[in-house]
Amino acid sequence: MTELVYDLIICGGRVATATDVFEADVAITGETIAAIGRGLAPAKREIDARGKFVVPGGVDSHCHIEQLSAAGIVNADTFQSATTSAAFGGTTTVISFAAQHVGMHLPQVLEDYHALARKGAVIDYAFHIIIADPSKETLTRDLPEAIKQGHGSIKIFMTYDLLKIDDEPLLDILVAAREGGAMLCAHAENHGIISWMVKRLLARGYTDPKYHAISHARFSEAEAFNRLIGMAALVDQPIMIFHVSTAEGAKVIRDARGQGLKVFAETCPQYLFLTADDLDKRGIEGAKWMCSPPPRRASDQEALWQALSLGDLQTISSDHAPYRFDETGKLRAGPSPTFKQVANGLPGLEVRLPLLFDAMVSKGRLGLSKFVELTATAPAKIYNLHPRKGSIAIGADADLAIWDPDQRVTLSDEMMHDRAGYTPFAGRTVQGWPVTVLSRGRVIVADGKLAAEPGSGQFLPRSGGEPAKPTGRLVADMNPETNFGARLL
Ligand code: DUC
Ligand code: ZN
Ligand code: ZN
Repeated sequence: MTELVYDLIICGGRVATATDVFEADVAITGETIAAIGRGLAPAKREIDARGKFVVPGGVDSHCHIEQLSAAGIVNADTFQSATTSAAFGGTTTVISFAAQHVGMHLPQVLEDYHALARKGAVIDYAFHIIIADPSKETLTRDLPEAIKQGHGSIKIFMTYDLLKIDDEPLLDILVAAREGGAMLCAHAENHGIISWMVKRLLARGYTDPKYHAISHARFSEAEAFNRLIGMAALVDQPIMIFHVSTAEGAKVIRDARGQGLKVFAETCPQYLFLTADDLDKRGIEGAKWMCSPPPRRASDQEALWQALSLGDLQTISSDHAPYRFDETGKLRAGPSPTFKQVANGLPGLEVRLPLLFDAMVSKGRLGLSKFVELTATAPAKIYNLHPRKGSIAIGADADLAIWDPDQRVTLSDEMMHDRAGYTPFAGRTVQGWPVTVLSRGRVIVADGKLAAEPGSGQFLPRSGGEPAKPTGRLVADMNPETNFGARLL
């Protein structure tokens, strides 16, 4: 009998899943995990992970890559640069966006984003479909077809002049999502409040970046969450509320989940580590910290950590949206734009996991298994990538990050691999670093170097779930067989 020889064994590390941390070897054959246990052998190659943690590669389920904004700016990254920076930060799967704008034909949009990713991605990827033009053709013909092709999630904006979806078409989109069995993700802020605030602030000469935070009045978030949750409950459709930033917003989600509604939610490092004060810099410098919703207060950070610990929020994504601090990006309207003229968004793919590892593992907030759950396992489950992605299990893709828990790194603009040219977290020292990263069994980052070809990342089709059966009730059906997202409840 011929002896089984693994392709690679990662030896002696502390393996972390969303539920356990234990010492084991992880053996890989081809692209997948073949065995987990002690004393595994033989293998063609070994990596010594003693003294290190072996964790699932991160799943970043909300990042904008090579995306055209409604204002006509393409963000600073290509798929190659964005996924390279993700890999250096320990992330091995991204879900970015195929963004329809008004008048765009959805199949063409998908083809275009597929072509960009196919050319450049160094890690695996999927797309959320942004619907900005919910025409009859889009909702009845193109969207159902796209969901069948594996795009099992849709995103809509409730604000932004050129993207926002009003309540009535939003109900149509919720129903289309339900019929296809897709998740509906939302940027939920009250457009009227923000727009009114912006006009009044500008009319009074308040133009600096810090007024961006003031214009997104806190209540605009909770109000939009409530409205969206009510509409989703009406048609019994699961939703994911993106980038929760306020204590009040987190409470709305908690209450909805307490009623059994199929509401999922994420937050991002910028809401856990930055505040509105970061925008308050001399001149236009604060534009580097401008995103929507804006960073809030220290008390909101605490409320978000609590919501994460209680399970009210299930994922932490980057919302990577890189714009350079020059005339191609943030300063496109000139060297002294008003806050309204500055592109919203921060780079964050690369630093998401190091910032969170430092806070959650090195500083002990919530711990290693919760880190794995929030950054890999839960997003993989919610977006139908599990069990292939997001966990360390036999048969799963060998997407792994080996973390040195002792390595201390001071983040700087120069060390980033994306093309934004800066990180809003520069100067912070984090403890814990992903020193070796594998994607489908290939070592793609080691010794500070990338070893993956552009285009080697693969598209991950995610079929829509079974269309939910009509319940005739407002409160969600909790049966995991018929409920796309309820498997996490
Ligand atoms: N806000 C968004 O809605 N999208 C990208 C980045 C941002 O700040
Ligand atoms: Zn958003
Ligand atoms: Zn976003």
